[in-house]
Formats: sequence, structure tokens, C-alpha cells
Amino acid sequence: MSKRKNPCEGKGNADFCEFLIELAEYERNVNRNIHKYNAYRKAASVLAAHHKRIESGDEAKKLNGIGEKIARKIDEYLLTGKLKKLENIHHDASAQAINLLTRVSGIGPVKAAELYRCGIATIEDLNKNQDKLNHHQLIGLKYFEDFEKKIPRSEIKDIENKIKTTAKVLDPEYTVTICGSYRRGKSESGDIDALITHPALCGYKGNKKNEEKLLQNVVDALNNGLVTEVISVGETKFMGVCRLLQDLPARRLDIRLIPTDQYYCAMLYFTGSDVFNKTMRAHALEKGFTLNEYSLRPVGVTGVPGEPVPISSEEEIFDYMDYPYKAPQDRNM
Ligand code: 8DG
Ligand code: CA
Ligand code: CA
Repeated sequence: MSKRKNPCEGKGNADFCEFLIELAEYERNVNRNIHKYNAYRKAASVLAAHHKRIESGDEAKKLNGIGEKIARKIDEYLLTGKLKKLENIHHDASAQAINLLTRVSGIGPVKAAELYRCGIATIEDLNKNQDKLNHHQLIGLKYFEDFEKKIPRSEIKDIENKIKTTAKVLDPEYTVTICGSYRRGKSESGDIDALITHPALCGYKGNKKNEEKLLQNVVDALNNGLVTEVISVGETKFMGVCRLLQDLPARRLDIRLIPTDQYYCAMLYFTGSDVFNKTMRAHALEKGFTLNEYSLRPVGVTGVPGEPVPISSEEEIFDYMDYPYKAPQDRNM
């Protein structure tokens, strides 16, 4: 996972979005309150999508996902141009340190707090305490500056072509899709989220012997040029680092091997955005389905999910749920 980014650049309510996203990050990284994190992100995304400039907390409160507390923050911001809560966070050394440490790939909020308790507050401190880091975190530290850089769309396009060509040379039956913000049409992305599938791999009738090597073979082939470091690799998920050309930054690359019968649910999930996914899941529940990265299943009156519905396109998932189809570029919420 790349650290989640601001979904609301350049819109009429961008300043509200920015402080809400900052509060969200604080809740996740420092307080480890995922509930508040989600609430702030949802509010930011609702404001980002709103067609006109919000002029009061009460006006904001009419929007779905904005409650009393956030409305009062909007009032405070409109009145004073700042937020006391954020000012305090900015002056809180531990909050600042923990926020910084979580920007290192592989360091989550719990590890960041643990490191801070050991007196580690800066990247320099991390460099002096590498014995406290695991393999993923060491790679995150080594490429800290590179991983902070956004990846231009054109570079991902080239990486996409390289992965597709490499897979097809191994076996023309591979299918490769780059998901994440790239598939949503963003001009730059934080990392690269690749999905691959192969007809030999189906959730129901998978040939175990075959599937063990389906991902490994692709990764091995990419090791001659594109992939430069392996963070971890299992039967279904590769996490690593790639570099398209010597003078370009190193990039985070994840590749997931998905059974064919789960491919479209996975594609939908890994295309995101995460806020869009939450909306979609909530809508599925209203329509009597449960949706996740693997499948769409009807929920019976007893509340027990049934067998997965067969799916052969993303559109079908929307159809089943009676939800108007949204193209990937319209899922940037
Ligand atoms: P970015 O990398 O350009 O910052 O944006 P992104 O591509 O939208 O974010 P991502 O963190 O790489 O996640 C890719 C998609 O995976 C995301 O758009 C939706 C889905 N997803 C969630 N929740 C989570 C999660 O907690 N972790 C990960 N890895 N993916 C998630 O909906
Ligand atoms: Ca990712
Ligand atoms: Ca991504």
C-alpha cells in the first residue's frame, strides 16, 4: 500500500480538504483511530466532489458524511483561517515524528510509536538504528526519497508495457492490468499496483502445481532489468522495487496473482479509490450483496453469504447491484 494521498487538489473546497486529510492522517498514524480516519477522509472526498464553494459549517452539514464536529471545524477555519487542533499537532514533537516515520514504506503507526519511544524521531535516527528495522523497512529507508516522489503516468505506461511483454513472452495466456490511481487516469501515482491472472488459475479448479510458479516466473523474468529489489514474494503476492531506467527514481511495485474467477472483483477493488470502494460496498449491502476483493455474494435472510456470483466484467458487478456503471476515471472520490 502506498500511503493514502489527498484526493482533492485544485477544487473549490481544496483548503477544507487539505486540513481534513491532515487530520485523517493524524488520527490514523498517531492516534490509531481508523474510525476517525475514515470519517475525515469521507468528509474530504464529499467536499472535493461538491460543485460549489462551501460558505459555512451549516451548509457543509447538509452533505452526506459531514457531521456536527466537522461542521464546527469548517466554521473555525472560515472565521480564523486556521484550526487550533492542527496548530497543536504541528507543535507536538511526538506527533510530528510519528507522522514522519510512517512515511517510510513498511513502517506503520504501531512500529512508528515503538521507534519513537526508543528516541528515534528522524530519518537520520533511523539510519543509525537500522538493527531495529525489518527487510521491508530497510528498503523503505534506503529509498525514502525516491518513494516520496510521484510517478508520472508516462513512466507507468512504459512499466506496464514491460510487464505485459515479459509475461506474454513467458505465456501468451497471461493477462496484466495496472490498477490503482493509474487506472483511474491520474497524471501521477504513488506506486504501481499490478494484477495478473492466467486461465490455469481458477479459485474452484486451480491446478496447485501450476499456480505455484505463475507469479514467481513473471517476477524472475522481470528481475532481468525492471525489478531491482524484492521486499517479499509468496504464491499470490509480490512486493518490491523497480526502476525503469538508471537515472530515474526507484519505484514501489506490487504484483498480485488473481484466480480468473476473482479477477474483476480484484480489479474493481485495487482500482479504488478506497473511499469509492467503501461507497460501493455499502451500496452492495443495501442491495443484499456482500462485495470484497474476491467476490460478490448474495446475503440471504439469515445474513449468511451465499455462493459467489459468476462475474465476467467489471460492468456486471455494477449491474448486479443496480448501480450505474462508473468508468475508472470517475472513481476518484
Ligand atoms: P496512489 O498509489 O497514487 O497514492 O493511490 P492509489 O493507487 O489509489 O492507492 P493505493 O494505496 O496504491 O491502493 C490501491 C487501491 O487499493 C486503492 O485505490 C483501493 C484499494 N485499497 C483500499 N483499501 C486499501 C488498503 O488499505 N490497502 C491497500 N493496499 N489498498 C487498498 O480500498
Ligand atoms: Ca499500492
Ligand atoms: Ca497505487
